[in-house]
Amino acid sequence: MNLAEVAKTRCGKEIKDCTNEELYYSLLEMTKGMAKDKVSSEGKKKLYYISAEFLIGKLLSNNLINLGIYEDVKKVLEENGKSLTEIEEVEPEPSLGNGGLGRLAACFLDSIATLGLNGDGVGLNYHYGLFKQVFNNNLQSETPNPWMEKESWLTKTDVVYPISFGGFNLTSRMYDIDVIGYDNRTTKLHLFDVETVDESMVKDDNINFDKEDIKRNLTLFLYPDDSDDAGRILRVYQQYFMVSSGARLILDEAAARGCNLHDLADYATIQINDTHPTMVIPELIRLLMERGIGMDEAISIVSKTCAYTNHTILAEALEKWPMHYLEKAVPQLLPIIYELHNRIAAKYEDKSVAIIDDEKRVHMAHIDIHYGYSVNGVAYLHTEILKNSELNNFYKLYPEKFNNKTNGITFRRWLLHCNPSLAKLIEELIGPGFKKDAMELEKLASFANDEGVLDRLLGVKTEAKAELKNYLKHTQGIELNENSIFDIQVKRLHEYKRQQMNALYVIQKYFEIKEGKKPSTPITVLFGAKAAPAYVIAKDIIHLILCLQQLIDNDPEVSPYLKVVMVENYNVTLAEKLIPAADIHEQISLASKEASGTSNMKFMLNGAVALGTMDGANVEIADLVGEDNIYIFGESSDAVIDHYAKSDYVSRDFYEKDEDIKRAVDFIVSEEILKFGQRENLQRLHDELINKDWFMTLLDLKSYKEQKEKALKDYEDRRTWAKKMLVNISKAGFFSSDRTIQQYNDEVWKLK
Ligand code: 26Q
Repeated sequence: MNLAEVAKTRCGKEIKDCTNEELYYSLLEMTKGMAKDKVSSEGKKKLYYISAEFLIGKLLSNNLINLGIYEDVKKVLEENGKSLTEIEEVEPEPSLGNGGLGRLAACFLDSIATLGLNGDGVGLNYHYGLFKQVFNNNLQSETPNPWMEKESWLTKTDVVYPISFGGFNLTSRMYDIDVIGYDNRTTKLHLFDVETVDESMVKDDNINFDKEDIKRNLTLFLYPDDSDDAGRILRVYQQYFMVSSGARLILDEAAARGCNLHDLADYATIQINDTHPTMVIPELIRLLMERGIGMDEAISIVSKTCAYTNHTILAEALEKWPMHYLEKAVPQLLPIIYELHNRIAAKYEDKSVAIIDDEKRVHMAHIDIHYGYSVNGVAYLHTEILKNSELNNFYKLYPEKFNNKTNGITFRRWLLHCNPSLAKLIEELIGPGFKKDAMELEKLASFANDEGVLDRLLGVKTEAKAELKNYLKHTQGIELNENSIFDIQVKRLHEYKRQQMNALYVIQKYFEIKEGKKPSTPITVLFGAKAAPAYVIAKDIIHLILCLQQLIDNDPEVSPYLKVVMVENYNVTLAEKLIPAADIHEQISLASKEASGTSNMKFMLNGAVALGTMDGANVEIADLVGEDNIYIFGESSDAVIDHYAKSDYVSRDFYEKDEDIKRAVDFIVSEEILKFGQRENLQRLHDELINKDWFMTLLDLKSYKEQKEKALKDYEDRRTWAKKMLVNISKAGFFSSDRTIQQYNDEVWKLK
């Protein structure tokens, strides 16, 4: 059925008489119907990408693009006086992830479908996605973020499984979302849920609720990446519910394809997305044993089936579950985990590779490495650091297991959908081939000195900036100057990502302007970031940025030249508006700390130039574009690792010895700022920077400022800048998630 027919049947109206809401639901129904008719790939072996997060974002436009009907639908709507952009706004965003790891999983599903691989996603059907961020009095607060409506992309299935926990049982049910590949096939995202979940537990726009009542709250919320103890044990229940349901599905599907369980590894491969799904290893072993396979063989089968991706080297982010949590939540796994531990302890004296440590905590990553067949990092530098320092003791045991898979992004969402004007210009210049083969973007290089093309590229950027201006005005009441330089940093708020360094730069710029040194082109520094609700210093950094925003807005001497904006509730939808509009993007993590980063790839593809450290995938970007087309600063990862080893970084020395640094840091607790903020928060941040500064902000501040000034100066020569934009776009092909997925398949999964 076409849109007019669906609208007629559903609403009894012509398109022109429907509301945007009615049209959205008509399009949803139509698209779901079309997805059902597409074929899924088949084959003997199947991939299960299992992840606690799939940050899929809104699906309507993307699905229309991938079905190849976006332009037709848009035209029909326009002919009837309707706007697809306005209809898109009706769709709630499913924010089923925290950040990079969750968004990566969503990009991967798009590529798995597009490449026609036999693989599905497995996760949880959270009723509330990542909290909604609200600013009051320049402070972040959190409210619940529902996304499921009576009608949504979910389809209820008949697949149900019994799941046992210590002391009670639950029934899991599978819901599916069709993931439509570009011009090709579909795969499925299987999200498990429990029918006893009670949304009435969420009251008064508050994200706090009774965390003990597991039956009623199991899939209620996605957990933010930092939480209190009550939340942590609930996470164990969530994880086990996900992996037990997933493992049963895997075994059932394999059996249906003729697998006799002894040869499971020929029928299934499981990619474990960070340690959140690690319990799938003991659970699969347990289920195989229940079905009559001996322990030795069960362990050997599972070890040939599971592969693990590591996404972080921050020690505090590596999951270690206290044994008593597991005893309470999943007692049936304990005998298996002890056995897995004992086998390692008998073989290796080295306690650093043990599964259970002396404090009776289970190191989830260690289970993955010992009992999986592949261990990968997510960027070249990250994998090198895993091999040579962080996981060196494991690398010495199993060098053959370690491999790198540099992350990627789907160009369907991050170019075709979010920046249609740029996609159109590219197509006019090099033809449509880049949509299927991202490496064809290299052909753009031949236009590097074509002034006509460079000017058009600048025109596309100006257009995107004007669109962002309109969007932020209409959604958040923010006024932007589209003729200013847009310098953007969007990512979760974390000290290692160093939004505080960007804020200190803003303070220094503020001083300069006050002293009469005005920038030739005004600068707009945009931030978007959520802080985990329990992460105190991260929230203080948001407070500082919001206070700076207000201070500058209220200062007529400064505001014509400098503007700071922290957008509220940064999410995938906002990213799609912000990224096309960026001139400069900030990738300023302390070297060695950002495993890869993926916004760096999205910005590059959209013609922004990076200001960054040699960290994560920035290293590979720098390698590809060359030093004229990126602004690199700061100490190297080797130097940083050395500082940690020697404990020789003393932030107070930088504060005391450098007058400019001292002045900027002290401004955080100045009377000017305190007019807009809370002393407690600002004082805490000030003290943290001087006394601790674990992520070495002050170490790199000077070289950061130098490189940023260079970028701002270079921006003035518009054509030379446009050439940098063009080179960035032309080299972005490597970062297509199609390439990443192809490599996973060639080197790890080996699906036909
Ligand atoms: C852990 C315990 C309790 C509750 C939550 C968590 C938790 C949840 C999410 C821990 C970590 C995450 C997410 C991590 C993440 O997004 N990592 C990022 O992964 C990207 C994709 O590989 C990389 O590009 C980023 O560099 C990395 O930071």
